[in-house]
Amino acid sequence: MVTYIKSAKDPREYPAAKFLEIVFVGRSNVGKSSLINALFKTKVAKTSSTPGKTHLLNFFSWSDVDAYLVDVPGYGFARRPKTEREGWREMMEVFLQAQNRGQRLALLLIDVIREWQAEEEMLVDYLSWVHIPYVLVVTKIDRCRKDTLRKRMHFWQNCSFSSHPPLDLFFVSARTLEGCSTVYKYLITYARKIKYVQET
Ligand SMILES: Nc1nc2c(ncn2[C@@H]2O[C@H](COP(=O)(O)OP(=O)(O)OP(=O)(O)O)[C@@H](O)[C@H]2O)c(=O)[nH]1
Ligand SMILES: [Mg+2]
Repeated sequence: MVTYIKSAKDPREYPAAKFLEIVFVGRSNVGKSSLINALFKTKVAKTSSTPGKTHLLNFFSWSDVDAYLVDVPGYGFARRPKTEREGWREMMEVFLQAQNRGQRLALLLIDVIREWQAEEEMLVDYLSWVHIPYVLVVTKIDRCRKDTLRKRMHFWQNCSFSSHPPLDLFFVSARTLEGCSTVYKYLITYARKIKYVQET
C-alpha cells in the first residue's frame, strides 16, 4: 500500500528511516506524479495539466516492501522565475547528495515524443556522480499512433545515452496503464532485493 507521508524541502524535514528511496525525476509535465498513481492504482500524488504542479519533495511510503517513493518537481519549465529554478536545483542537489539515507533508485521519465536533451544528459551525469542508478521510463505512449510508436520505441532502444546507460528501459502510459505492471514488477523485485540485503 502507498500512503503520503510528508512534503519536504530541507534535510531536517525528510522522513527519518533508512529505506530504499525510489525517486521519480524528469522534465516538468512529463507525468511523474501520474505514473505514481498509475503504478499503485491510487490518487495519492497530485497531478495537473499545468507544468510546475509539484513544488516540494513529496515522500510516500510503500509499506509492502519498506521503500519510499519520492515525487519531485520537474525541471525545464522555463516560464518559472530564475530564482525559483535555482531553488529547484539546490533542493534536488541537497536531496540527492544527502548522507545517511537509504539506497536510491531513480526513475528518469521522458516523454515519448521528446528527444534526449542537455537537461537529461546533465541529470544522468549528476546521478552517476552521486552513485544513483537509474531506469529510463518513456511516458505517454498512448499519444502516439502505432506506427509512430514503433519508430519511437526503436529510437529509445537504440539511443546511446551518454556514458551512463540506464539499468533498464520501459514504455508506459499512465492513461491506459500500458506497461505499468511491468514497471511495478521491476520495482517490487528491486525493492525486495534491497530489503533482503539489508536484513542479512
Ligand atoms: N495522454 C497522457 N497524458 C498523461 C500521461 N501521464 C500524465 N499525463 C498528463 O500530463 C500532465 C502532467 O502530468 P503530471 O503527472 O502532473 O506531471 P509531472 O511530471 O508530475 O509534472 P510536474 O509536477 O509539474 O513536474 C497531466 O495533464 C496528466 O494528465 C499519459 O500517460 N498519457
Ligand atoms: Mg508532479
